[in-house]
Formats: sequence, structure tokens, C-alpha cells
Amino acid sequence: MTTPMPEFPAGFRWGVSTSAYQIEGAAREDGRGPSIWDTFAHSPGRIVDGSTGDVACDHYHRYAEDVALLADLGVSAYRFSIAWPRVQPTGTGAANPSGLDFYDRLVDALLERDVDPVATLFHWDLPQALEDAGGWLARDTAARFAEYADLVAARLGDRVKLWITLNEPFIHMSLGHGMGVHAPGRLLLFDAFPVAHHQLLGHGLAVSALRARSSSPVAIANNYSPVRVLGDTDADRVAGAAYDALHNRLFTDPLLGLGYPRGQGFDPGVVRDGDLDVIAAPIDVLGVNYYNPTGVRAAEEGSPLPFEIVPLDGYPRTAFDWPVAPDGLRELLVGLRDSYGDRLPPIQVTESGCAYDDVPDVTGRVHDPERIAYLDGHLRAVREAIDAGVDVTGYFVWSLLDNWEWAEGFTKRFGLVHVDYPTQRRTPKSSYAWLRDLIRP
Ligand code: PNW
Repeated sequence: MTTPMPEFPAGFRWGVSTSAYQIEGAAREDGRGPSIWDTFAHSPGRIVDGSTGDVACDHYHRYAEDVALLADLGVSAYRFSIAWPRVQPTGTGAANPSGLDFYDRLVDALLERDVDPVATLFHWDLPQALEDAGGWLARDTAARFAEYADLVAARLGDRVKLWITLNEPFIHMSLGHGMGVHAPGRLLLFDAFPVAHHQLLGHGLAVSALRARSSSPVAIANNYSPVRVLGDTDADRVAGAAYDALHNRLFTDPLLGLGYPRGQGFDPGVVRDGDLDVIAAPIDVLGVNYYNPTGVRAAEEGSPLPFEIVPLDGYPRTAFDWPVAPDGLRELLVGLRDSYGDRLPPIQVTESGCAYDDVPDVTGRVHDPERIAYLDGHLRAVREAIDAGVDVTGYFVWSLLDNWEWAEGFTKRFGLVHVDYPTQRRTPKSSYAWLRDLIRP
């Protein structure tokens, strides 16, 4: 951190992100129904440490303390997600008022502290009853999602400052339905395409539902990973392009009116007339979640996949073993602008962060210099993209709190704030103080 961080444009949105199942706990309270993540986490062998989100960070009961942490940090926005099964315990029908009451209290607590509520409607916790009816493989789930969006917007539409329909539909498709390592644990490999299409259709229908109830801007949060082609044969380049189409373009080309990338999504049994128009409903902001680039080369002969993913050498690594590559974020942001030009709405980086094995020292303080270096590098990358003319209007750190990291359970700590799970004690790490000083010098 030799040179001072360059300044960000006035009005730049500084935020932190979380998601419902990862922090809330209170899994059976106030009428909440089960989601696919309750089912998955309670199935033996699915989560590395055998844990569940039953209690998680107990945020459902401690949200006031967590809002105070946000306010002291000085962020102008907080991105949280709404648990669909709190609002509709079985995914259909009338709203469960006490489920919505929780988010009503949270939103008001944020506004009282001048923090903009940014609400994600779907961060992977599908009501189990909808999964039993086919989940995202069923076209009907898209219509159910729009009804749910309507119920939420009817209650919160006057106060939420930015809507995010879906979180990372690519990860939900690939890890949840392709490879089976996330809920709902389906192993469909490339037959998971309907999960992409129905999520996108649900997004498009939800955009109209939200606009009918709320004048706030609408976004989607996609996961992106710039592709590094390893090897210099034509087959390697073709493999790189195939992976890029799957990870980076499958969900963005149709959203921005270009239809599905070549070779993907032409199954007329799934993609019906008019669907692409629904999906291309204009959005106000593109949410970009970035963690790392992906190394790709041609697959061995006889492989069922058109590419092979290979670890990237030469980068420091996080506790997740993910490479720390801030240059990938600049490349990604500039690349989105170059690929989509005038079709691209303003971007907000809706997730960026890292896991390290943070432990309190003897005095109880938590020092995480690696996280400070990570955030410093990634913010400089955003600043460089802005200098290169990319319209980036916000940056959200994943995550406010150490929390329940999906299949990794409690073993991966992404927080600016350390959580001692047995006591639920929150301890701001040194990265929290660093970010606070950066936001409010
Ligand atoms: C995102 N991958 O998930 C999610 O939006 C968060 O809920 C999660 O806690 C965070 O990133 C950290 O993992 C991802 O394997 C999960 O490439 C897996 C991958 C990427 C993102």
C-alpha cells in the first residue's frame, strides 16, 4: 500500500453483501418453510464440516447489532437477500406476514442509519415445495418467482433502493444442478440448461413485477471469471471460448438482447417464442460478482467436457485456494464494456472478497493483512477500469460477517467482521478499520 488509493467518483456506492441462508439462522421461526438448502445441509456428507444454516450468524435475532456494524463501517449500502421461504413457505400463495415483517424491520433499521437497502430476491434458497414440483427445471418456477417478487415489492418497494433479482444464476446452475455440489444436488452436467433459461425467464418476469410496484432501479448479479487460455493450440483456444460462453456469456448475452451464445439454448422445447424478449427487459444496473480468473485448455481425448479447467500458477492464493488476481477484475470490467458497448448498463461490483483463516490473537484482535491487500488491489483495479471509461458506480465487499459458506460450512471466513460461532461474538477485523478509513478519510 505504497501509493495512496486514488479517489473514487463522488456518489460512488460503498457496500457490503450477505445472503439470507448464510447468516440468518432461525430456520424454523415465524412460519419460515424449508428451502433446498435446509434439505441439502441436513443430508449426510454434503457439507464438509457437517454443519447447517439452522443458526448460522443468528442474524435474524441480532440484525440490530449487525446494522450498527454497517453504520460504524460507514458504507452507503447493504446488500442482503430475502429468503423466499420466509415470504412464501411453500413457494406459492399469500405472503406470510411475519416473514415480511423481518425484512421490514431490517430495511427501516438501515434507513435510520443512512444505509441504502439493496435487496436480492433469490440467493439460492428455493422453497423445497417448489423443488419437489421440479424446481428450476420446471418452467412454472419462473412464474412463481415473479409472484414472489410482487409480494416483496408490495411491502418493501417504497424503501428498497436497488433490487437484484437473482444472485449468480450460473453458479446455481453449474454447482447446484450440473455438478451436484450445491443444493439441490442434481448431477445433470450439460443437461442443466433449462435451469439457466427458467432462471432468466423468472428474472425477466420479476423485472416487470418490480417495476409495477417500485420506482427503484433493478439489477441482476452475475458471476464472471475471465478465461486464461493455457496452451497455444487451436483446440486450446476453442476450449477457452467454449468455457467463456458458458460462464461469462450464457447469462449476459440474452439479458442484453443478444440471445444465447452460439450452440447454447436452442432447444425449442425449453426456449419458447417471446421468451428472449422477456429476458431482455431493460435493467438499470449490471451486478458483477468477481472472485478469480479461470485457467482453461483443451480436454483430453475422450473427455465428456469440451474443455479442461486447470489451476493458474503464479498467483497468491486464498484459504479457498482461489488465485488472487486483481488484474482479472480490470480485464473483466473493460471486457464487458468492449463486448457489449452501448447495451451495457452501469456496473456495480456486487461481490468481491476472499477467505482467510482469521483467528483472534491473545488480545482478542483479528489481523487480516491479506484481506486488506486483496481489497486494495481489487479497488485499484476498479479505479483503473473507471479511468479506462467503464461506468462502475459501486463496490460491495463479500462479506460483512464470517458466515456459513455453503458446501464449505463454517470452514471459510470471508468477513470484515470475525464471528465466534459458539458465542456469536462479532469482532471487526483490521480490514474493517482499513475500509472504514478508506470510505471516510
Ligand atoms: C458466491 N465458484 O458464490 C456467492 O454469491 C456467495 O454466496 C458466496 O459466499 C461467495 O461467492 C463466496 O464463495 C460462489 O466455485 C461460489 O466459482 C462458488 C464459486 C463462485 C462463487
